[in-house]
Amino acid sequence: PNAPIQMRTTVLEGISKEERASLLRRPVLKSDEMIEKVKPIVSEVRLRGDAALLEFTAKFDKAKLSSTCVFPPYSQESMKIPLDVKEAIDKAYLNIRKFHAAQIDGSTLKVETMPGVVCSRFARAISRVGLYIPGGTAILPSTALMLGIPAQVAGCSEIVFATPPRPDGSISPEVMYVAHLVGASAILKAGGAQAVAAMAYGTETVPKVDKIFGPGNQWVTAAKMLVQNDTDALVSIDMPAGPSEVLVIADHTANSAFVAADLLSQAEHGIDSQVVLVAVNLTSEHLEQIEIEVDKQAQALSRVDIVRQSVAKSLIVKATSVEEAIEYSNDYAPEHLILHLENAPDKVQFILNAGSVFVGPFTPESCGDYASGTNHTLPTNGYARQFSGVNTLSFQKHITSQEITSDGLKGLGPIVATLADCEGLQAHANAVRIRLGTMNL
Ligand code: HSO
Ligand code: ZN
Repeated sequence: PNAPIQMRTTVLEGISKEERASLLRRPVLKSDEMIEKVKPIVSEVRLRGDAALLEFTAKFDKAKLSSTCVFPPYSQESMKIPLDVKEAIDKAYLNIRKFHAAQIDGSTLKVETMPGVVCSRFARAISRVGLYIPGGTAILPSTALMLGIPAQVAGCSEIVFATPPRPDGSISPEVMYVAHLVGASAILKAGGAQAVAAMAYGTETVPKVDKIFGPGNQWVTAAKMLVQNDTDALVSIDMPAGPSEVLVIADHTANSAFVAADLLSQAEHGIDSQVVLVAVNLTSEHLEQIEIEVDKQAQALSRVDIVRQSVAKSLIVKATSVEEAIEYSNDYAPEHLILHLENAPDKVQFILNAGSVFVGPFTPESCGDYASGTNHTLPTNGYARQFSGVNTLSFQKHITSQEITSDGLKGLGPIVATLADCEGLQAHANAVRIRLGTMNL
């Protein structure tokens, strides 16, 4: 049990294309297989509603419930938490709200593209949202904050929380308190694929939602992917979520204990968590110090057994310049990127792909996980190439509109008629010509 907790080390310089590609790869996610496994669960809930939901909750969460949801007002008893935790949640809430309220798109974009042709764009909240709060090996009230606050500031009219109940049927009081703060309109006491299905299709008691958010295990992710492809469900999802990741770029200025602590803070999430250290010209003594710190700090953690497994799959990559390190990071597209570098703020401009960046020695990732203001629901698995993390705009959609005057149509109409003719769509052309025909041209 006290075997050393060690990362593998490789050198970037001179590496072959294939080796580099294999370093960038995450542990395989068998999404097709998982989707097949969740299909029966999803269809049971869809067909039999609450009855199926309650059966799955009894089976998977060992909780025998008489009802699926709790609705407000939530009892004081259900939200009883220690004062220090309440105060910490309240402070985190304010920071996260401040940052997410500033992101609201409340203005109307208006552009006159041609004389008399005005195009606009404005945002509206997505009405009904479902927020999945994982249970499992750790309860995550912070995820309730990260999903609930942008939903609240965007003005979503229905905010449904879903979270697996404890065997006694209750929900953690911290999550209940956050539900109260963000104005959740229902709390579904269910987890896994069954919770996703219930929110996607609705049941007798569970409200149907328009978009489902939140991290979860493979079952949750597969169910989200499945329901978003079902046009009957008419539901979208935030992003395909995978195991947590952090990539730390460290140079000669790096504090070994800080670097080790940051790596371990992600490694403790789960056995599939990916932690990568890109070491820029570190002396062998410096690197050894970091490795000693990783082992020493890891051995003292309560989740040492999880950390042992995730660290074993993780990697130290040696780079010979900051440019080379950043290029590697851009290719990897990490969920979290920590710049533990000299003049770290100057390097941010070179970051092309990352979920969230942590700049300088006093910016641990934990701060973004809980309370600084940024969101912790971020793209993993390399999806930072094309996805943003959850933000206020994730809870809004944009509507465009246009208004054309008769003079505007005199200018624009002939262009449209020509293009419609070219596509052989006569009715389209007619809609313009019938109007132009009433005008003195
Ligand atoms: N680091 C996680 C979020 C989290 N951390 C929740 C602690 N609680 C996302 O990758
Ligand atoms: Zn975390």
